[in-house]
Amino acid sequence: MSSPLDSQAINAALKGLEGWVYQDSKLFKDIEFRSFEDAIAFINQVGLLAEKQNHHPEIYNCYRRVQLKLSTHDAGDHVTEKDLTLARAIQLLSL
Ligand code: H2B
Repeated sequence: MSSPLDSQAINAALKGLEGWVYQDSKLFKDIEFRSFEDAIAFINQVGLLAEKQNHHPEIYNCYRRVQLKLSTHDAGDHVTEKDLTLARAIQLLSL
């Protein structure tokens, strides 16, 4: 069971995570790729990371756009260290 982080801790952590924002109790990132193919390749890489961490983002795709939302279900759908860990791993993917 993970504990929800407060908004101060989340916003401090987000300083090291480019493009991620704290919105509606979740971590959110909106990315526009050069092509649909790049967007799908990114989604596939995120999927592999998510499986490794047993922590899965909400993923929305429309053509070249991908939006990710991260929260932890057993923490009442709030943000925990698990979400920050996955966001940091996603950040390290070559985009
Ligand atoms: N993904 C996310 N984003 N949050 C969770 O709390 C979560 C998950 N929990 N993936 C995992 C799977 C849980 O449902 C399983 C049973 O470990």
